Amino acid sequence: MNLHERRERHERRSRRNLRRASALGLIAAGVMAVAGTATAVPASASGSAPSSAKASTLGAQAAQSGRYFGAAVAAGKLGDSTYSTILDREFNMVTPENEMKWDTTERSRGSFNFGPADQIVNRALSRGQRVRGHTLVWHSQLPGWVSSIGDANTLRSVMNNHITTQMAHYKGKVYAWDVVNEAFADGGSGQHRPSVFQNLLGDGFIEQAFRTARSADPAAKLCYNDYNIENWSDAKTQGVYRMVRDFTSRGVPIDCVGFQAHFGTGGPPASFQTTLANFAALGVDVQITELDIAQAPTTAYANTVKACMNVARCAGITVWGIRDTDSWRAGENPLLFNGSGNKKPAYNATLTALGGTPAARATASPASPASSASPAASLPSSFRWSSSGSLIAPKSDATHNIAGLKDPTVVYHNGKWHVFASVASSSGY
Ligand code: 9MR
Repeated sequence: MNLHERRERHERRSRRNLRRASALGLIAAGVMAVAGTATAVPASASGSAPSSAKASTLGAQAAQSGRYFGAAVAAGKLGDSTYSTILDREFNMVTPENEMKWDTTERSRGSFNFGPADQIVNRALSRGQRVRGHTLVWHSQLPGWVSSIGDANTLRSVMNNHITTQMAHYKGKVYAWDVVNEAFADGGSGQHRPSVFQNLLGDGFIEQAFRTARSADPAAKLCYNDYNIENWSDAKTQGVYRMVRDFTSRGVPIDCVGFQAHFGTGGPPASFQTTLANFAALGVDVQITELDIAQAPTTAYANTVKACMNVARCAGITVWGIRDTDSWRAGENPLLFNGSGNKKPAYNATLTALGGTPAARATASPASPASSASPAASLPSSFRWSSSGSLIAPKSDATHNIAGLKDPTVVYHNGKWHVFASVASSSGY
């Protein structure tokens, strides 16, 4: 075998291993990622999975296009076997619904309680699910001792300490953090909302929070997360867009924007995909972070999922709860499973929009070779490229300042995942 053949074989194997590890959700945050890993997608199947094998669960199907499908999880429900069975079957990303909020993790100054969140995080990681951290700086679910702070210096040091301590505790375990949540005002101002952070620290509090977060865990993705920013022309959307554009242009660390997507029965606004694409064009990932839709209409769910599938940097979707009865909007039955844990029509619509096949059809026997067209005839005639976003990122240490990584090969050995790759620093390979 000559050098060229050996190299081709190595590259084929690398790609295969990467796809396999990503499909299993095994590339954890804190390991690493190559920016812009590209997947060929038939031009005719906009946003659909490159693999011909259709999966029958949300997480597995999302993984086929390099995305995740997650759910908000409550620690107190993990003992409910209907709940945990669905969680482990369908989802490969988990967001603690309330357990990482300030009023739980630092109820009194300097005294941290990570017990309830640890329960969710450790359980998820042991099952190969990843975790979104929600949330570090938010005006709501904020203990009184913080909101009653009266001077800027105290608040700055309290905020930085909260971010640093919480992120240090979960270092290497959290894929993405909602560093700042819901800082923009509703209505037509496009400005920040009043809060103790805004009032004492001014507009710069968000930048401060992101800079502190980057130092605390350089490998975690840092997101700004908000609701009612899905419609492109809304003043609130425009305000957040201006902030992200400003951050990326000045090098303020931000990696992603979370669109909560709490929708009414009509589902997403017509411009939702445009909004996702415009933010992504700034060089950040976009994520749907808290999806629920009043009455869960199938079309509304399908349209939401398609908007994400059609934007290469839409990294994944999280629904805000598992069964309707688990939802903060339980009266509106907005989720994918009913109170008994059965799949609703919106579930099938979601799976199909992800490129998958609902279970009943997935088990149908394949067409016999005699009755099907020749394989070549069913191949698409053109392809376009769709980037999954980062799968593996280099991790620098004291002696290696790594700028990039090439041809990663993922190997499981003795209970650990190992990544072999060529790495480059700014001076060369
Ligand atoms: O679902 C959460 C609910 O259990 C809490 O009581 C509520 C408290 O504010 O927060 C809910 O989650 C919110 C999320 O943290 C931020 N975006 C809006 C969500 C729904 O209110």
